[in-house]
Amino acid sequence: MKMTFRWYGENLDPIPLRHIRQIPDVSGIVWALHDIPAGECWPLERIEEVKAQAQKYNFNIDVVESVNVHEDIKLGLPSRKIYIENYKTTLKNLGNAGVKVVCYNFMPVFDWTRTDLYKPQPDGSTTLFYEKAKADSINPVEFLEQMSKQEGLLTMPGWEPERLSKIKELFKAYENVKEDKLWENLKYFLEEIIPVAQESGIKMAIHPDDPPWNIFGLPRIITSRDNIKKFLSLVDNPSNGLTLCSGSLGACTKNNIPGIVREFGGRIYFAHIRNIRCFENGDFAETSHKTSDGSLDIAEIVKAYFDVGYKYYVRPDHGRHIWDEKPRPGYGLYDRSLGIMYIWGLWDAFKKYTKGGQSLWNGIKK
Ligand SMILES: [Mn+2]
Repeated sequence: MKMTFRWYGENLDPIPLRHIRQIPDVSGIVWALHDIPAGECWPLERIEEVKAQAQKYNFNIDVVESVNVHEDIKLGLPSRKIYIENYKTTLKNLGNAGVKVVCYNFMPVFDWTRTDLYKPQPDGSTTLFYEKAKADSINPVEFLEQMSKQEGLLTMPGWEPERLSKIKELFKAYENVKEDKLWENLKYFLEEIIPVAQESGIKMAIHPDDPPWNIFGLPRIITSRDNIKKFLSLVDNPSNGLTLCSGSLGACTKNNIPGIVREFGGRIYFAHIRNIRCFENGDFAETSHKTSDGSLDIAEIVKAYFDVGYKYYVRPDHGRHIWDEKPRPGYGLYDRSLGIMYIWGLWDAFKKYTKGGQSLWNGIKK
């Protein structure tokens, strides 16, 4: 397992690389060129610039999150041809710079969605929160207006202003694109880009939909074990793989995350690990990584990665906002560092307590 840490870049992230360097055993940063709109090429010289910044602190740039997919590709419009060609050029450039894994998602219009970015918690921290009744009842345009008043939102990846300013037109366009059509458009995209990714030495790793259900009447398809299985068979090639995000899939309590890790371990190239507390009414709050703090058994999830001999990349997905830190929502230094230490602690314990292939691990009583 290779530990990484998401970093937004020199002028976008309040956390300097020299601080990330002090977190134990982090070998790479997870990065992107956030100022380049979806659909445009990433120039090699810009990629090399980030590489040089990272190398100064002895970090690799093996994982990119994300190369966003232009909406016309998801909609299957004729103009997708141009954007797919640009995507291929970006993959070739990334491959030339040594990038190994590219994370992306195929969620229509909205990226990850929460109704509150700073929900106060009983311990005095704040955290990302999803209130189902609110998300179900609000008009998406109104939702965006409310969210844009919350600091930092529109500069977050996936929420680019140029995409969101066209929201009404996009909703109209999606009237003809439901689940079946979205699957078709995803297959078309994969058939085009996977061979290029493979030639470039890159594993594509789709991120599950967050939350894993339809929002605002827009279809979402990377939501469950069965749909992941279907996804992998669309183009059955080792370069067509997964970012397994425990907190995204875990918001649907029917999803058995350790089971998914064990079943698809060989096609998981990037692991996002985080815990959430799910409430009976469908709300969820992001918690610390510790198993006892949330609804997901993070210890069992890490054990599943350990058992499948996971060799690829992992990162603590999000963190709470603690110790008065004012980070980008979900992306503080402190709580994500605690998450890393919890994951490493589990990993080292699994290593130590496996004798002759036999595990002495007995699980955690919740
Ligand atoms: Mn994630």
